[in-house]
Order: sequence, then C-alpha cells, then structure tokens
Amino acid sequence: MSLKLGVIGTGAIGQDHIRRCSQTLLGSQVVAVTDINLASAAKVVSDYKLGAEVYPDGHALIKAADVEALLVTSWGPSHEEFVLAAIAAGKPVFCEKPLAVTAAGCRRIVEAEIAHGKRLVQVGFMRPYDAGYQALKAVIDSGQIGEPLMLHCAHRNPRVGENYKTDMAITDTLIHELDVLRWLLADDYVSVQVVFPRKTSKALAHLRDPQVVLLETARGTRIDVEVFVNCQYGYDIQCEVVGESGIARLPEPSQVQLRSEAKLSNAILMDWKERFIAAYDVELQAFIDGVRAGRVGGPSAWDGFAAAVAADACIQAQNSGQIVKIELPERPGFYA
Ligand code: NAI
Ligand code: ISE
Repeated sequence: MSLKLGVIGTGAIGQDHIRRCSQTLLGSQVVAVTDINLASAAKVVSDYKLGAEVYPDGHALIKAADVEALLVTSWGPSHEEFVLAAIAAGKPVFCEKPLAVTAAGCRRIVEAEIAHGKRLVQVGFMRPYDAGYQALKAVIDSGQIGEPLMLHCAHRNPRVGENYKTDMAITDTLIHELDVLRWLLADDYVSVQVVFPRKTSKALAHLRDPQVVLLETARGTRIDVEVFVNCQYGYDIQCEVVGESGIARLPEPSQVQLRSEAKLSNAILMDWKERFIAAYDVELQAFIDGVRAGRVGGPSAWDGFAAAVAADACIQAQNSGQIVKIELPERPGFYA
C-alpha cells in the first residue's frame, strides 16, 4: 500500500516535492493538499492530476483520517505550529528547512518529539543526501587529507526577490551550510562572526549582500562561508576542505563540456531545484521508505535545533559585528 501524504504549502518546493512524489518516487500518494492560497492548492491538484482533496487549512489536513504522513512546505514561520500539530496527532512529518525560525521554536519540537517517545520528524536538509557531499565526507573520513583545518565555502544565488531580508541570508540560505558542514566534520560550532564586504550594486537597498560568515568548531576548524545572493551568474555552491596533508573539493555538478565558437566551457546551473535534484529525490524517498518501515531517519529535529542555535548566533553577529559564542546543549540520548 502506498503511503498517503498530506502536503501543506503548494509554492515552489511544495510543487516540486508533489511532482517527485507523484511522478518520480515509489511508494507514496498525495491525497491531501492545502495552502493559504487555496486557488494555488486546487491548481496543483488539477495540474498534477492528483485526485487529492483540498483542505481549508493545515490543521484540518493534519487531522484528516486518510492522511498518514505530512510534508510541510509552507513558509518558514508556519513550520513550528504544523510540526507540533503533526506530532500531537502521532503522524510522521517531513518539514522543509528551517524546522522553526528560532532555536526556541526548534527546542519545543524536540521536546514534543521526545515526549511522544519515537522519532516522527525528518528535516528537509537535502545536502547530506547529495552524492558530491557524500564523496567529500568519505575522503575526509578516510584520513587521506589528514585532519580538516580550514573550510572555504560559498553559497551563491543569481538573485533574490524584494521580500528577501539580510537575516534570511542566515535563516534561509546559510542554514544549509550550518547543517551540512556540521555533518561533514562531525563537529559542532562554538563561535561565529559575520563581516560585510563592499555591497554589490545589484542588491536592493534594504539588503546587505554579500556577507562572509566566519565559524569556528569545537575542534578548532575554521570555516568561512561567502553568502552572495545576487551574484548574477549562477547558482553556485562551493566547499573546499583544507586538511593537514591535502585538499578536497566538493565536485562540480556534472555538465557537458562544450567546445564551440573558440571557447571551452561548462554551463553553470541557475536554479537550486536543478542543482540538488537528485538529493531531493533521495531524501524524500528515504522519508517515504522510513515511514513505511516504521522508522523515521535522516536529519532530525535535533539537527534542525543545532542549525537554529547557530543561526540565532549568526544573526546576533550580523547585528553586533562581534564574535558571538554558539552554545549547543548536550544532545539528548533520544537522538544518539
Ligand atoms: P514559496 O513562497 O514559493 O511557497 C510557500 C507556500 O506556502 C506559498 O504558496 C504560501 O501561500 C504557503 N503558505 C504560507 N503560509 C502558509 C500556511 N500557514 N498554511 C498553508 N500554506 C502556507 O516558498 P518556497 O520556496 O516553496 O519555500 C517554502 C519552504 O521551503 C521555506 O521554508 C523554504 O526555506 C524551504 N525551501 C527549501 C529548499 C531546500 O533547498 N531544501 C529550497 C526552497 C525552499
Ligand atoms: C532557498 O530557500 C533554498 O533553500 C535554496 O537551497 C538556497 O540556495 C536559497 O538560498 C534559499 O533561498
């Protein structure tokens, strides 16, 4: 029997996940959708020929008897209430990043899940499912380049809309690095500073872009992440690990190499949906398979909390210009 899914939020990633669940992945069926824009939800049902019911709001959908598991793909500030409601209903929930917009919100989810007694939450951090990051982690773990000393990373988007604010460079964008680098190094962050280079003329007046986030881990590894969300030329994710005896780089996505008009070139992707398309497929298939097998795995509510603790400190660092401590409480045995 297919896993019956309810989807809350039918914007960009909601539609993309609905497409993959209904056309690419195995073992699930979207039976319920909702969005504050009900017309958008109804259009998605019709466009993807889902035959799903459109619910008036997320809470009605979570309670629906035929909905066995949830995908929360609405705006970040609404995630906490829907994840808490899913836990209260005892239903597994895949929640897009961020798990909640503050560490306090993530902590409430962690506590509710522990009180429930069994993992129900998988956070939509897809990069640990990316083949490139997995290969990079395998090299680090093999000891081939020695202990990692420094990481040089970049998260570049071609451009962002008017509603994208300076703090979203952390909560919406850097949050992926905050999760994946912690996983890559099996280490936690202890401090952060954010510095602002000369501002690009391509950013709107209210947005400080680019920014450089300087993190330190408990083992002393230093990380710099350039977040540049109006870089114009492409969607470009870079990660270079400098070890004691060598350097390892995240592989570029595979593209046809072109010799044409006296140039040798490789296209650069423009869109996050394309760059991580395979990773999104693998993470959601893992959620579906995990729920059907009775065990939710992957990035946990604790990982969502750890990223949010670091994100809160990054925002303080943006505002103060100072080095801010990152203090993550001890991980509960539940998430060992
Ligand atoms: P979007 O703006 O395209 O779509 C969000 C949708 O949620 C909209 O249709 C909106 O009407 C709906 N919505 C908002 N509040 C709601 C509520 N209370 N109940 C029901 N529907 C509600 O945004 P997008 O890009 O799809 O992002 C959604 C979430 O997914 C965000 O948290 C974002 O950070 C995350 N995301 C994750 C990505 C990843 O790489 N893992 C990539 C893009 C987005
Ligand atoms: C977006 O929400 C995502 O999650 C993308 O993966 C990220 O690259 C982008 O900066 C965010 O706005």
